[in-house]
Amino acid sequence: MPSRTDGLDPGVVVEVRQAIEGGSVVAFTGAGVSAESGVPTFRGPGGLWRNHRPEDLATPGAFARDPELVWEWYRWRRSLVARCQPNAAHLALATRATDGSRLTVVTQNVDGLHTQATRAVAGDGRVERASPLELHGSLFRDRCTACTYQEERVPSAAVDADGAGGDPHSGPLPVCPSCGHMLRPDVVWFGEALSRSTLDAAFEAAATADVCLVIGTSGVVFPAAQIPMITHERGGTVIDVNPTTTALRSVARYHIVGTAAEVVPALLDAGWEHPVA
Ligand code: BJW
Ligand code: ZN
Repeated sequence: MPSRTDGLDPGVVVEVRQAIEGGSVVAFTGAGVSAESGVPTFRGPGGLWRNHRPEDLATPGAFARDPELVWEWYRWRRSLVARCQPNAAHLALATRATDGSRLTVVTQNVDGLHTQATRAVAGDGRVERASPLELHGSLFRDRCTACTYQEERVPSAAVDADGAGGDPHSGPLPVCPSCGHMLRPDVVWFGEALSRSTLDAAFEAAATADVCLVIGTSGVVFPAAQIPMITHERGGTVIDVNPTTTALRSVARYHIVGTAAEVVPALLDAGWEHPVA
């Protein structure tokens, strides 16, 4: 069982800050890191899967059966996420990912908020080098179902392209300007392979990390959930930041009970002099 800390334990802060200063950190995030930005999580109370069955919306079979329904759901999510801003956790991670610390952000999220935070703290020029690894794709990128065409838009432009004022019920389904086949959201559905190069980079970051900081994920979706397991197997420390217990409790040395926007900035940004509980 992990050692449970309500709020920040000074020992955990010391361990993370030593890793940041002398070693490396992989921050593995899930939907909970964006909850305080207003983005719904998938599982649990208020989660997206409370009202929708994943197999009706997030599988290739669902899209083949009913592309209108799937697009309606994604357009609704786009218009919702386009109104959200990175929170203090995204910004703290982006700060450490761009300030020379060896911190890599690996996210399961498709909301683009880690990238937005990186732009906000470092400007466009350094986004490339400190880009978060997005394991499950992007809500604001479409790709062709038949050829290699893909297009990514800033959130507001993607919502505009979806239909009048972002109304998810309006607007024809998008087609490929190159070959005329239907476009689909460039996200990873159940049963689909993740990008090999992105996954390899994430596994490499996990294997070489002194600390894996797991933030806001239930840890039940594979292969992503292997990331903290890899750090643990290689002798690194896994720290789980979550208001509730997760499937990763067997590999976590510490479970910090709290929300991402409260805990992560204090853990990463606070100086040694920062008061910890
Ligand atoms: C807070 C908070 C606050 C709340 N602060 N925290 C091994 C074993 C069993 C099954 C499998 C396996 N390997 C593969 C599988 C099958 C499957 C799978 O994992 N199934 C399990 C669910 C049973 N995996 C796949 O199908 C994957 N593909 C694959 O394996 O392909 C094989 C293949 C190889 C070669 C060729 C072909 C195929 C693909 C998985 C894709 C997952 N896609 C989704 C949708 C993405 C697009 C979209 O967004 O629409 O990804 S599903 C959904 O779950 C989404 C998320 O990224 C992912 C993880 O969810 P997450 O982030 O953990 O969210 P929640 O809601 O679960 O948790 C939120 C947490 O936050 C909670 O703990 C809260 O307490 C916490 N929280 N507020 C901090 N303020
Ligand atoms: Zn095409």
